[in-house]
Amino acid sequence: MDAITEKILGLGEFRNMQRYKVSIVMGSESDRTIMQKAAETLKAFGVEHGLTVASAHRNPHTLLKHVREEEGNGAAIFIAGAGGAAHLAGVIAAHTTKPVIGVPITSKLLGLDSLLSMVQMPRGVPVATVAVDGAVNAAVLAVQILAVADSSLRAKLTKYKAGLAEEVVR
Ligand code: C2R
Repeated sequence: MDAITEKILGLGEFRNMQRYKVSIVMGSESDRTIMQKAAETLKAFGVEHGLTVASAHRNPHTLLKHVREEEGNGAAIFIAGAGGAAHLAGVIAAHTTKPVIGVPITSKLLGLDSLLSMVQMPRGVPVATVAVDGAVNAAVLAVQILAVADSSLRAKLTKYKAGLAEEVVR
């Protein structure tokens, strides 16, 4: 790829980043069992990440401060897990231009409330929402986004997907 194309695509800037990370935020400590799976999956791909509890409802100022700090620390993607009136992912999306992936967490309404709160975002503020409790897929999607500009991650994904195919055959 020539320099001008790289510049247009912004890949130069991306490549020059010293490190990038995926920032995982969850609305409550009670989401940890599910959201831990996103962290484990990112670890398996060798992707740096952080896992923090912050709530758009309970400590909105802390959440905003955390988003700013994580961007300063190289966060390229946010993964947000929350249940019930799950506004966490949407509020993060309102405060960043980085992609936000939402994980609706099982709730008293089986997660349907969480799912709709995340997926039904207004025009211009998307949250890429995965299945209820789909923390592993959130991490895989994050890796796929990063892999657009990272050939070693692309190779790991190819191996991962081949492993999935073998599981079906077994
Ligand atoms: P508790 O177990 O702490 O009462 O939380 C959390 O993600 C959790 O699934 C119950 C549920 O409330 C969710 N929560 C949100 C937000 N903050 C906490 N949906 C938010 O800001 O969207």
